[in-house]
Amino acid sequence: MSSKSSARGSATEKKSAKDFSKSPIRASKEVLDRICGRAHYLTTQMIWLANNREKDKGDPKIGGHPAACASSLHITGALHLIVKSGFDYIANKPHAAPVDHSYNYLLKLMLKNAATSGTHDFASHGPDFLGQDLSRLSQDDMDKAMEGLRKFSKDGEPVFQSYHSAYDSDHHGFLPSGTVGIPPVNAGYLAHAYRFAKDHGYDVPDAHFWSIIGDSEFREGSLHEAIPDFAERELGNLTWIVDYNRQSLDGHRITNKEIMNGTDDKRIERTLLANGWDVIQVQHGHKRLELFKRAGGEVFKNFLENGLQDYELQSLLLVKDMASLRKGLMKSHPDLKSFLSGITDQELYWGLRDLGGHDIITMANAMLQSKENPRKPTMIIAHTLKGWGLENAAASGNHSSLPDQDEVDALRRAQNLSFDQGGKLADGRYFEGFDSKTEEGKYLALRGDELYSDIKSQYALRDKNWKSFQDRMQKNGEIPVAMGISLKMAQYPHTQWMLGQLTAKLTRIANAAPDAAKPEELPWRVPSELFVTMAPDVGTSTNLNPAMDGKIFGAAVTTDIETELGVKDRKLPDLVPGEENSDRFIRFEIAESNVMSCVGSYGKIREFIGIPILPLMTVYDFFIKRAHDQFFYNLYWKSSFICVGTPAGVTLSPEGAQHGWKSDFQIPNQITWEPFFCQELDWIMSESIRRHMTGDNAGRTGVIIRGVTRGAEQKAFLQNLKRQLRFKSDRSRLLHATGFEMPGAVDEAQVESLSEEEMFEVVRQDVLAGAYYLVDYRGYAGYEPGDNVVNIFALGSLTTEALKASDALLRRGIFANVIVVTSTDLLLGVQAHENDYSLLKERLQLNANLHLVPAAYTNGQGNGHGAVELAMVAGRRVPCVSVHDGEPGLMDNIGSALGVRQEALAVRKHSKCGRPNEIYAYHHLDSESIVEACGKVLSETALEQVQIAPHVLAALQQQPEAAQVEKVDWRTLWPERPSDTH
Ligand SMILES: Cc1ncc(C[n+]2csc(CCOP(=O)(O)OP(=O)(O)O)c2C)c(N)n1
Repeated sequence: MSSKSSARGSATEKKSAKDFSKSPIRASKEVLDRICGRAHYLTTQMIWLANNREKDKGDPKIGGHPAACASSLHITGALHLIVKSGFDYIANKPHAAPVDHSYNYLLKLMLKNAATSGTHDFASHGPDFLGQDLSRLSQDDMDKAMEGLRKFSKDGEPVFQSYHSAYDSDHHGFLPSGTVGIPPVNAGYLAHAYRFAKDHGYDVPDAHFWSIIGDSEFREGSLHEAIPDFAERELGNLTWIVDYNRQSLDGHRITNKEIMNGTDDKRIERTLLANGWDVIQVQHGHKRLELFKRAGGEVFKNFLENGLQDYELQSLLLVKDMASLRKGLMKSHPDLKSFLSGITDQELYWGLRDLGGHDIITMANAMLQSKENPRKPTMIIAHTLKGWGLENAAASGNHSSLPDQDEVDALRRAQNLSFDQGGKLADGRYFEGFDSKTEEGKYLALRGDELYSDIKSQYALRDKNWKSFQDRMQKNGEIPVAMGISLKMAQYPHTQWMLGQLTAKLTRIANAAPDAAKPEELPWRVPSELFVTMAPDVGTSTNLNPAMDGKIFGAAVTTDIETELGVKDRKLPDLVPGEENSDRFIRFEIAESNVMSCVGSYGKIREFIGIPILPLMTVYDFFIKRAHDQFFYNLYWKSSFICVGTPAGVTLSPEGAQHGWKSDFQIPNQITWEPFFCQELDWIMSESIRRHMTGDNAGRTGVIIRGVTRGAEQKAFLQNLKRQLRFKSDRSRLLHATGFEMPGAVDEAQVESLSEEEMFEVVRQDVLAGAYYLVDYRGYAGYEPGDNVVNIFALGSLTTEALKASDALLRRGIFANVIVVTSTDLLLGVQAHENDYSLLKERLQLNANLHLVPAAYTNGQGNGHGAVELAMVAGRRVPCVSVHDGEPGLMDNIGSALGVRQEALAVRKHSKCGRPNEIYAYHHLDSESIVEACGKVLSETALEQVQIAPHVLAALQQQPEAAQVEKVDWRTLWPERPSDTH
């Protein structure tokens, strides 16, 4: 029963001191330091410029973080100048973005990146991430970008966002940043996704994944949630680096050394070691190492490593007068006397300041060492100085402090730039790299070209992979509109059950022998092979068993001991992990944030290396909000993924009353779905898969699907569609509902309807457009908009209540149409706003027309006497009621989008246990509440009165009868200003 050994070798493989004779360190420390010095100036200058730009009174501050940039100057330098390849990815702390830009400026790695007409023949049908222009920016444009930090790009000129962003011309190989604590986790799951893709035989470049993390950032829980996970998954291709400068935004970090058994770097070290990581401390630079060799040097070393509190070191760094520093130290630490007597003031100065994180060679060696063990991630603790090289070095509160012009000028003069002769700037220039003839220039050109060549290779590989998957899919036939799950035998199935059916089918197709595949299943072959599922310990309870059973992808750490002992329960999924090709389920502990980051990172593989892996996570909907920040990040990053929140809302009341508040978000690039019938889910999933696989999902790559565990009578779908006039073969007849005879009308049941296939094809398109009529009384005798018509919008499970309410209202002579909303985003969200609510207004043909009926005449004083001056009519629009299991804001703007009276029934209080019918009543979402709300809006709209002056009436009477009001675009009444056109 020994553990299986991994393909990646032994976990205990030592990161031994390496022979660096073939080291990638190909420039001297002096040359590298001079390059770092230039990057330091460029960084500080660009932040200064950003803050000294024209602005309006009252504008918010611009800011920037020169001190935090300086602190990571040599860490990032080691990556850019020595260690990283152009295939690697880096998640750097957000506020250090200007340093990355500065190195990329020196390496000339700013690329156009704009989507162009395409350098390949499939761009016209491909996704928006293909066809980038990879040519390098001109020197002029690079200078503009450097001058444009935090500036709005008016005419498309290159600028830089405040933090790493896909809008930057040097974004290749960088994860976007802004929220601390999230990108390093994405870097880890990206490392895992590459591992997965490689293990499944896809063409993936060798890449390493790096993160630079602030020491205060390292208290973020999101990081600690991921730490054990990354170790257990054996991510030898991941290195995290803590920029340990002992300061945060507010000032010096004051930790509890006594209780925590040492300074915070020791706690970090112990935490990571306890969680299976390798740890490398980079505490001292070369100068310190030399000092340690002097008499008493060991005592000094011990003092630095164990004697000092972090806060004490920070305070000592602020003492400028070396004589008093020496005196004070001798007094407080008498054991240092002999060492201190043997060193100069200058040596004392450096003795405190020569921190390892600013020694580019030491840093590079640590990074190279971190790549050695293929089975363990590594944490490097890089000791640094916040504000290195700046006057505000180590000063508490230096996080946002900005150097003044004199300081920046001094930094520039120290660089001897060609345009800065005699302290005067020529041609308004601020930036310059190294002359190509200098050692620095030559090295930067060599290194920049190498990285550029890697970047181009990666894009070429991406395009090649993408094309080969598209070709394979085309050969197998177009992805069908449905997976064709039979519902005939299922008793009251629910959408969560349906999810299980769909994922089980994909799993079966993915793993069937190629020759055993049924021809109609062939188009699903590629998507199913690329379909990866994952869940935070709710895989079985969200019906993913077949996708899990014997298919857990993970380090092969154990044999199947239950089987060996003969105690395996075959009814439960086999959870022993492995790295077989059929292993495609990523199992997690209860760690929603990890899974959300993982689904986001897997969802980027399509864009990074052209392999359209489609990740799907399930999660109890309530807990999506625990990973809200990660979810937002995925959407900002334009990751392409599916997140199924199931079960959702107060509908899960008997099981989880405390989990009843659904996670309703409206974020750009998100599309939410909430199917009611199982068939809808099949269409939605099939469509989402097709869009992802073919890259046809720009602006909606983050898919959220809500499922429930409340069963529904599936027959009701067709039964209700059949009653609609639009689905009758003879549409010239006036209909009445069975049991509601009307003169001149025929019982709808007597008029034949179209075939199931024909009806479903129309409704499928409606479902995918975001809403459809389930009950539609248009074409029924007595249907009088403005008198007896109301529209009920129902989302998900509450459709049952809407149907009951509609029946009850019909008995009272009210025609209540039931419109089932499948996607609130398409009906009312960002996507709907983009097309001016065309789903509501055009597809569903809803409007705010005022239907007039005569009312009492009055003389204008309201007493009914005297000369008749005004005509009174009652004006009525068709009002609506919405009902959904979620926050009111999700659907309460239908009325304002349409211009009609609306009553929104939604969840407005914390929930309780109970059966759905009790709970719906408790929240006023039940059928009776819907009837009541319909009554309210119908009555209120009936009270609307319109006063028409008799001369207007007379004028109206003279209008030709056929005159119709043309549909007018609002722009004709409110013409565009010239500036709006930009
Ligand atoms: C989640 C989140 N909270 C707060 C911030 C604002 N913020 C940016 S940097 C920073 C302090 C960072 O300190 P540290 O991690 O020690 O890095 P340093 O700047 O000292 O290198 C804070 C609070 C943020 N960007 N993200």
